[in-house]
Amino acid sequence: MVPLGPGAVLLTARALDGVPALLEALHAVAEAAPFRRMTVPGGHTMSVAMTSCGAAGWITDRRGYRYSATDPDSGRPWPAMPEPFRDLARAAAAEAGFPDFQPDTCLINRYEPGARMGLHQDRDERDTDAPIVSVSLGLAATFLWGGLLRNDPARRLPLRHGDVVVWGGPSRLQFHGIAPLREGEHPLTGRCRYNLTFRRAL
Ligand code: MD3
Ligand code: FE
Repeated sequence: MVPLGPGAVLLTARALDGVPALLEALHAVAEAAPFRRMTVPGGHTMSVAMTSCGAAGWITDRRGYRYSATDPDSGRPWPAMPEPFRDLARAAAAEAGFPDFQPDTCLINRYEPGARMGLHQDRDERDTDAPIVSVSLGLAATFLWGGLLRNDPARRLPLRHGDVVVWGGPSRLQFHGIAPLREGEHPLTGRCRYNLTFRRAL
């Protein structure tokens, strides 16, 4: 357990034992709610492909960022949160000092080489007292971790297959992003990185 800063803890390789069940569940979610690259309000298409499971899913389109109870591509509710997802998120949060984490959504991000996520804050959730639990699978990425102001300098932190990070307390509202994914091939995920983020959004 590596403290990263106030409220933020890295659990190196914490998800490794559960990877087969996590990837099986991920693929089942993606079969019901396929990955898609969404449009941001400015009109650009994100390089990261996304889907969600749980009671709500994070979406963006020309009208803005928000949580939706239904998948806009199908009109159906998002797939239920798989048991192995929920169990890992709850256990990791508890280990990091958040014993009552009840995530109601998991956003699944898929990065292919070149995909990136610019510095942003996560503030679309109603409850910013709850932590966010993130799980990295497949190709490694460089996480960019800034401060509470957009122009604060960013630290660079590698996130590898199986790593879990719990972001609570003051770290919850810090700017963060992902540097462009390097080319590579992972034995379990191929040419991609997946990131699961568990949140209490509603
Ligand atoms: C720090 N995802 O989905 S995960 C996102 O790897 C997002 O896909 C990145 O940023 C990814 O919003 C980073 C690590 C992470 C997630 C949420 C955070 C770090 C965070 C929220 C607050 C502070
Ligand atoms: Fe984020």
